[in-house]
Amino acid sequence: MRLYQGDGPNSYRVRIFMAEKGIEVPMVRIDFAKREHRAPEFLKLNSLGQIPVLELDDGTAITESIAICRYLEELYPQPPLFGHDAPSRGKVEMWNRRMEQQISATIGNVALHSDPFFKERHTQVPAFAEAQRAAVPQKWAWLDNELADGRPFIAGEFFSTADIIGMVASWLGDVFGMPIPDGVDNVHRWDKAMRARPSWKA
Ligand SMILES: N[C@@H](CCC(=O)N[C@@H](CS)C(=O)NCC(=O)O)C(=O)O
Repeated sequence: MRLYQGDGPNSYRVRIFMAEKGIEVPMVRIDFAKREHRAPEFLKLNSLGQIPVLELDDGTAITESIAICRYLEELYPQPPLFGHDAPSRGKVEMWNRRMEQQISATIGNVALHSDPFFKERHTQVPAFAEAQRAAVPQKWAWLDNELADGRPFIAGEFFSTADIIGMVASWLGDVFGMPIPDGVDNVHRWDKAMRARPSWKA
C-alpha cells in the first residue's frame, strides 16, 4: 500500500488522519509544478489527475480523501475517527457532509475561481469567487451558533473526521487570506484546540 500525496488540502486531510491514528504508509510525493499529476501513469490511478490516491498492494486505487480515510479506518479501527456506535457514526457522516459542503467548499471555491494555479483547470468566474469570499464569514458564524452548546468537537464529545475537514478548511482559509473572522468565539475555541493537536503539523 502507498499513498500518492503532496501539497494541497486533500492530502493534508489524510496526513492528519494517519497522524491521529499513529499509522504510517509509504508515500509518493506528486509535484504539481512538474505536472506529475497529469502523467499517463498517474492518470491510470486517478482519471481526474488529483491527489491523494491510495494504491493497494493488488493495484486497486482509492481516491477521494475521506474515502481513503474510511478504508484506513477499517484496517486500523483505533481510535475510531468515524464514530464508535450507530448514533455517533450517523453524526460523523452528517457533519462530514456539512463541513465539506458549507465550510470547505466555500473556501475552496474562492481559491478555484481566483487563484492563477487553477486558471488552466477551471473556467474561473471572478464574481463567484467574490460571492463565496463574502459568504465565508457567514458560514463560520453558522458553525459558531452550532458550537454554542459548548461541545468540544464538531460532531460531539469525540474527535472525528469532521474535525479534520474543519482543520484543513481553517488552514486553507489562512493560506488564501480568509482566516476565521473575529466574533465567532466558539469556533475560535474549537480552532485553538485543533491547532494544539500534534496532528496539525502532519
Ligand atoms: N474530492 C477530492 C479532491 C481532490 C483534489 O482536488 N485534489 C487536489 C489537490 S488538494 C488536486 O489534486 N488538484 C489537481 C488538479 O485539480 O489539477 C478529495 O477529497 O480527495
